[in-house]
Amino acid sequence: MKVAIVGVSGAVGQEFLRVLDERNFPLDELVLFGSSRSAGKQYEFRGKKLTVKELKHNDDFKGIDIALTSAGGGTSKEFAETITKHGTIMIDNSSAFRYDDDVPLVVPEVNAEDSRNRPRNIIANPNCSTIQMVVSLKPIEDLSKIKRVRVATYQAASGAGAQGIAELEQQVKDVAEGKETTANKFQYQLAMNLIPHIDVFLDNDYTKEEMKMNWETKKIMHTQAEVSATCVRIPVARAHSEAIWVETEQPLSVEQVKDAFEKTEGISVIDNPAKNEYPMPLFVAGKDDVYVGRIRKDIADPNNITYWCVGDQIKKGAALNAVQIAEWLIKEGEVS
Ligand code: 11C
Repeated sequence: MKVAIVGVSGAVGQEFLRVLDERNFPLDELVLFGSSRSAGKQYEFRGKKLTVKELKHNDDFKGIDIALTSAGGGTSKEFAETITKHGTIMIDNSSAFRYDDDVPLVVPEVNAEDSRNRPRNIIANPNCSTIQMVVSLKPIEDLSKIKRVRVATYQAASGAGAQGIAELEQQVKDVAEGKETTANKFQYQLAMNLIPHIDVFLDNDYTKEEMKMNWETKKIMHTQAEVSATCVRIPVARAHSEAIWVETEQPLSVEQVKDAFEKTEGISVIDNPAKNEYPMPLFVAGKDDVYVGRIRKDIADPNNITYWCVGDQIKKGAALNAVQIAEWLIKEGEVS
């Protein structure tokens, strides 16, 4: 098995290295690609130093089975043909192809089977805030069809990449030292603040991040259920949190939902109000699972369930999900 990472110097690219290693991914060769700025850098993988190659329009992908790409939508669009033309399967973390009918959008716990139908040899990895939510919605949908979802997100600075976390760290330092802060990556100072604005505003006054949660949930879960989201950037380093309200066709009990969560691989339940136990980003950062807690009846409509959901958006929300897609392809003999 020959695998490439495209965009290896970024936050998700670096996580690909860790996840492949942690999971003992079956690899004969790993090839690293990056921009001209990253070319020549070296990263260690399983005791060997690997040098980053510049991504170019040539035949470098010949013989590579799977390319894990996370170099931004523009690069993905520009290089998709170069990457896939010799049969390489491109698992793409950007939003470039997510809404194309001939590109499956996959979260293995929910719709792994969709990976089989990939006429362009591209499989898209969803947005991080969508991934953790649909992992938690799937066991509920299996109990009763979901009619609609409302969600408020609390998204970590590193959702905006390595520069996002660097900016937050600098601001925290500046605030502590009583200095002026500067904001480049985010619209405003994030330290000691929160910003109800992620990605651009659209004509319906939702942001694109909010509409991604709507569009992507429909495609992944094969549902028409509407998702109404408010997405908020908060001064947390890593792991996104979400307050989720779910309306189902059949009323569900808290016990039913909790039991379904507990039986689902990839979900961990921490829900013990008596002991102040619930998932929090500080403790979920670096973990594989999607964590849920605060599971209760919605007081505004007792037919609904509401809960709290935390996931590491660089792991399950990006690198791990893509690697799990690759593992599924190997297990199913879709790539040999
Ligand atoms: C954020 N969710 O937290 C975004 C990052 O469509 O893959 C991922 C954007 C995407 O800023």
